[in-house]
Amino acid sequence: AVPASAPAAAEAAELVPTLSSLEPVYGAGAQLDESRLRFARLGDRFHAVYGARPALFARSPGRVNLIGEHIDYEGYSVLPMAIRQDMIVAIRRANGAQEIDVKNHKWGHYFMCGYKGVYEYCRSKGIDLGKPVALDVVVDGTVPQGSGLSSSAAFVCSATIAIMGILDKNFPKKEVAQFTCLSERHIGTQSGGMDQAISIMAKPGFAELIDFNPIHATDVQLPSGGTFVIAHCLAESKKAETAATNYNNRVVECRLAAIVLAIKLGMDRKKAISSVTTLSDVEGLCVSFAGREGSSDPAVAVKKLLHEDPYTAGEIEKITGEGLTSVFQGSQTSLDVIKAAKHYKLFQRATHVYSEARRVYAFRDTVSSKLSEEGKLKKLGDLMNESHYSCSVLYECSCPELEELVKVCRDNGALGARLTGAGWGGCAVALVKEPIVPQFILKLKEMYYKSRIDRGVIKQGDVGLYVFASKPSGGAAILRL
Ligand code: NG1
Ligand code: MG
Repeated sequence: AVPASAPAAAEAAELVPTLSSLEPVYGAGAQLDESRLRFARLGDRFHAVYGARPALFARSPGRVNLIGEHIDYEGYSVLPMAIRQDMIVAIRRANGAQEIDVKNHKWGHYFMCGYKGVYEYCRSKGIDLGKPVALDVVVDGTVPQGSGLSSSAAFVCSATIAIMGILDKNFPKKEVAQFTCLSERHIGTQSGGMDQAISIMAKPGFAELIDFNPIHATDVQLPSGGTFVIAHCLAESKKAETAATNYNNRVVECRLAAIVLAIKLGMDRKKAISSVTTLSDVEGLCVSFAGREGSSDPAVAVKKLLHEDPYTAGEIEKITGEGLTSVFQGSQTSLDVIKAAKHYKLFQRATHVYSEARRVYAFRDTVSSKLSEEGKLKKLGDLMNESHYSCSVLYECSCPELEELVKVCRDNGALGARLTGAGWGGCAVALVKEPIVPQFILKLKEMYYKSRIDRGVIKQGDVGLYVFASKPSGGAAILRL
């Protein structure tokens, strides 16, 4: 065996940083002053509520996914970057042993996810944390909710590292990225690990190519001369509430597509049901099939072996020889999907996943190619447009507002624009040439937001919260200020 090189070993062991100043997180300049003020206010608020200072703060950012949508849970790499907007948590051990009361605070459940996750992780490692401790907590967040910018992961991750800080435990970032993904699933969505991975592992100035199984982040230096502008369509994506028909439905459809493909490619039915969970599990089989057709594209197998008409449960059961409720037994969230589903669009979902997975690598390869900066930006924009089309038409995770917003972006000079995050509302991301960014944002305000301000959907003064340019920010940190 080849011994792991020293830098690789060091990287694998890299812990969540504990910092004594905000500068490494926010950089110098006006943003730093603003952030200092925010932390000071949060500390004051904590003092007003609990009569003492917090023991520490924790910070974890939201993210924008540049490309690779709805494929992380299928085992494929994605390419997000962390944004400046984040969740900050002020925390100390409380006296006594009161229970955390989340009855009236639904989003407080995300904090509970983090809390539960730390205990579960430590239990799995044989680390005894004793009885859960009571905590005093105040949080402040700037990631818009339901926006596809992962306010949820920012919350789960900041809660997690705050609790780790209080318990005086630290773990390698990769481990934290892995277990916070499991933690967040307690909320009821069968999410992949993109959001937690980027929130924990981001480096300032870089987007990251995130691979799964095992989690690994590779820095991606975006071409200078281009800026990503994020714009909220103002339809909120209520992912937890609509999981059975939207997010979890797609996870189930992908699983069924993978099982059906495996069987059509000759795998024993029982084995397919017990061993195939994602489309990446059967990519090898698909590619060798496609190879016989003179191609290396798994989408060729999909095209030949699946039909475009939606599948009924009955038809799938005939192929697999097993009832769907038995295939998904043990997963209540999947059983909820089956109850709500009329049919299953296996062809469309599989085609999206396999083509999107390839676009992620094409994006990365473009960034490091010999093309001119201009040429790179154009190609990246094209890939973003193709991704949006696939999300919209094949994966059906867009909505009328996002369609309108993406069009406005393209009409006003974006090289490419696409929905980002889970979709069904939330944000679009547009690639824009640096010099036209201010003018581009003005145009969006005029053509998308003005009528919505007039109708009272948002306040004039808040529009900057919904449309902004973003540079890649750094990841999670514990702050002992
Ligand atoms: P959003 O809705 O942007 O937080 C969700 C999933 C991701 C990924 C994207 C779609 C969670 C926590 N996150 O992100 O894992 O699957 O959708 O690419 O559910
Ligand atoms: Mg989320």
